[in-house]
Amino acid sequence: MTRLTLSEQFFRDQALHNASGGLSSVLNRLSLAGRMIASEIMRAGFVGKLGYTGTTNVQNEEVRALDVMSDDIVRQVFEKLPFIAGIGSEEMEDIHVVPGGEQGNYVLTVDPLDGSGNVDVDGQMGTIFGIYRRATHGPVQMADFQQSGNKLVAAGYVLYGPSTMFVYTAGGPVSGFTLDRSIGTFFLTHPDLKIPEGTGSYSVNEGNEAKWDEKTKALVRAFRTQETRCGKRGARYAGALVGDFHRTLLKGGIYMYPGEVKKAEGKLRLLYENAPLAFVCEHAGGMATDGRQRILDIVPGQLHQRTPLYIGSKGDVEEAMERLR
Ligand code: FBP
Repeated sequence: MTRLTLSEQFFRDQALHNASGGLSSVLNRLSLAGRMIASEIMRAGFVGKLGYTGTTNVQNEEVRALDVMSDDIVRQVFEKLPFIAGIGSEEMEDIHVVPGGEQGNYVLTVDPLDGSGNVDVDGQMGTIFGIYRRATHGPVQMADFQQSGNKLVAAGYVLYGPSTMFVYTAGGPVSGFTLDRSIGTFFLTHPDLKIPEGTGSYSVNEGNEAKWDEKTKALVRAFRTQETRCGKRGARYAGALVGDFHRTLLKGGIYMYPGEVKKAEGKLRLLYENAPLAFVCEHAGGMATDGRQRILDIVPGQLHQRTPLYIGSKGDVEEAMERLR
């Protein structure tokens, strides 16, 4: 029997949401963007696209050729289509008003290429996305993006690894689809994903320890020395949020990007990294906080607002919050 395809699942989501506004079309376009980005990543080594552009983005981070290419692809797949009115992207300082999207019912938040530091070492990378219904009428504006993650209609990610996966939820179960590259189609391989409890690894960049406050140091030490309630723990860190989260989703455990003494907000961005993954994590039975409150309760003020992130198995994230109090 042929496995369910991504497009067929999207059609079911459309019915789930009674979304006449083209939700399945938006999700199909994101699937197309993911397939195009996967193809560019595989070719980058041959066409000299593994390096930097020599510019920095609004985050003051060095921009790689594949960052720009991925952002261009996401914009291109929505142009001239009446679905997405605006895009908030890591790679663009301001909201991108989509040509032809004036009547669109949705806005998109996206990290076009998360983990791009892994580009030249053939490591995991990903595209993270969130879809909101517009909160205003007329020209798209910041208020359309100043919605908590609780308002997400759908969110997920494309994982570029040994295989390419599309993992998302539209408010129902979390589903994982794997790309059959020979026919360019995603097929259901991981139905109704639920994050395990009491197992898995802890995932944090311990090279940042000197920047943390004492409670954060003590928390990570507790995981490292197996003093947490769950005890046995391995350490895993892929250096790409999407890869680290995907492993945590499938095997359990916790991913942490703490705030720092001199940078309390940490590194990861709320709108297009933390909130979409928190939406997926909670729909898989997990938990995601900034160390104090649910990520999904936070109403963004700015497009590129950062928050600390503690995401994974509910028991681990709850223990992390207790130890940070
Ligand atoms: P971008 O690559 O999209 O900027 O995302 C930030 C990120 O690369 C995450 O994917 C990753 O988890 C984190 O930074 C790694 O940061 P660090 O090198 O400080 O551990």
